[in-house]
Amino acid sequence: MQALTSNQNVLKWINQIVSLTNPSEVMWIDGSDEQLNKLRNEGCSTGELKQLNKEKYPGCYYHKSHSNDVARMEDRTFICSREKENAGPNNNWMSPDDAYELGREIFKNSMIGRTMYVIPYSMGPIGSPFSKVGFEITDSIYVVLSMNIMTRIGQKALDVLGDSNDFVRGVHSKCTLDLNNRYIFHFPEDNTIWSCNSAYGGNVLLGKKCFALRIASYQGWKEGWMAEHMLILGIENPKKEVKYVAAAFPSACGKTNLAMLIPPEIYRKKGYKVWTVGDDIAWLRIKEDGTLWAINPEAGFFGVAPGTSKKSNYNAMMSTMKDTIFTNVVYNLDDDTIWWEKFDDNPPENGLDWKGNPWNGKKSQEKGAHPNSRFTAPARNCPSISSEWESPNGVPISAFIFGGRRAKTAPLVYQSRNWQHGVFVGSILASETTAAATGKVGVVRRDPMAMLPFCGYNMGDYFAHWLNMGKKINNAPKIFHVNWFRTNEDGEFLWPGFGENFRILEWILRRCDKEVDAEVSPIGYLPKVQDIKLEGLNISHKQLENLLTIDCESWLEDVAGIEEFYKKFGSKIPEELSKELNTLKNNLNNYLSSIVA
Ligand code: OXD
Ligand code: MN
Repeated sequence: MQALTSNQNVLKWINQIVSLTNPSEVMWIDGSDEQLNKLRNEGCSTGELKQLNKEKYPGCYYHKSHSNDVARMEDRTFICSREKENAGPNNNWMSPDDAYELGREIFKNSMIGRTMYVIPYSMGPIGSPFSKVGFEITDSIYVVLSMNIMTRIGQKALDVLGDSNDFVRGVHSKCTLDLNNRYIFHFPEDNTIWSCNSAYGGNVLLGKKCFALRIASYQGWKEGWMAEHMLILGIENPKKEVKYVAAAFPSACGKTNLAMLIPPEIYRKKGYKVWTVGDDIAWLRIKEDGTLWAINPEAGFFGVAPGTSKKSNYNAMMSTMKDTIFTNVVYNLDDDTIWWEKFDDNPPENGLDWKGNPWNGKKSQEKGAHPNSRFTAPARNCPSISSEWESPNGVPISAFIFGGRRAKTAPLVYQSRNWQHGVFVGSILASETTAAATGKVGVVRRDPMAMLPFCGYNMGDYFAHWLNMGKKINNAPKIFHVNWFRTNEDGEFLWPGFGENFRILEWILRRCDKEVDAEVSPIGYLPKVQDIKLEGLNISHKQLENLLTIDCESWLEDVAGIEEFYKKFGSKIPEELSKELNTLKNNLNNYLSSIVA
């Protein structure tokens, strides 16, 4: 097939990969419906895809990955910077020479008898000054169709690239799905990603975590911008003014739910609305006027299915009703639909589970969908999608919110004293494991800015980059921390979460607008109890007070954990953050002795 570009940088690189992998055919993906439909049909004819019920799920497909290939594999993910120190203790490292050599051995002839698809794509709206072009070479139709949902693919991406050499070179081959030879290599200094022996989205949709976070975070460090693991949402007030916030949460903290939140009825009646700009990644740049603006570089949602329901996240459910690919969920043989745990109270009796075995949801003790089963849905389907979500200028960010799952330590919400303290708050972000994830409950995992698995360089340098960015931003976003997951002595959640989290967003914006005062505490500013609106909610002021207390003993334990964590980064930890840690410790000790006195 004729190449779709005359860009010699692109053609030379593609020829090299063709010689290495030896496909029987090369197909350039132009992004046309005609071509994509052909691929959908071919995927169905080989069994790689199943078309779902055309009335109930128009344009939707079911896909199943191998049972040993159902999640991102952090131990198989490498940052291959020339210097080991530049990957940092936060990453696995392999030298570029070794990784290229190993990769070449694995890719050699891996596409014999297969078609190689060449997907040009743009992360970010076509032509936006924030956007960047990448290519993914792959031997998977599932990847082509998923990239079509998650990014902007085809001729339009080639048009904006022109003859430039500034593009990310991604190569993916399923190879034989050999677990022992599964690798996801990133070469930040070469703008290159190689992924082999996997077919699971998180490892093979190279635009997402690999490019938009790992490679882009490195690019942002070098070029003076930021790539963050953050949702972006807009909050509209009754005066129709919209303010935007960006928020980072480790996995299993309800990030997609927050991105698509529906405010409680009393707020809706007053005219408040929440608009979704993105659910996972933000690229942020400082504009000429010194303010920080963000785009969502993606075009779709790659969301965790189990737990998602019309009750827990109506907007996410609606996003999946057409043109969506479902992976590793339950297939309902009776009506060619899908199901997953907590979808509704009516599991299919005649289904196939995520491994493809017969499954009766009314009888089986086993879960039908894999806990990490996914929907890949176009963002344009989302009922709460913001009118600005594809704005080439992005949206201005008023606040950053960090959040973790903490049973005791973190209060419902607090505000950092300033940017430097806010960077510290992000750097100590942590979450406690849930039984579903590891079998062990309550183990604290530090996950600075929710970027630990996604920062493509040394996290000590990343913290320094955050501090530097703050110096360049006039009117920097205010930085907050939230915790929806505080529990009482019986382990019951104290805060209802979901849509009610809007009440906290409202306080955050009122703080940004300097409309309310706050209490000074050892960890930062806390809301005055009367400033969190409880109208229409069955929660007493006493309960809210409990949600806002600081348990100094557990905080001091946490400080010890933070010291350990910081030690891993040695002298790379910026002095400003070590100072903030000392201030925290002193504040807590002073507070404790003042209570005792
Ligand atoms: C994701 C993740 O899949 O953060 O978005 O793990
Ligand atoms: Mn994510």
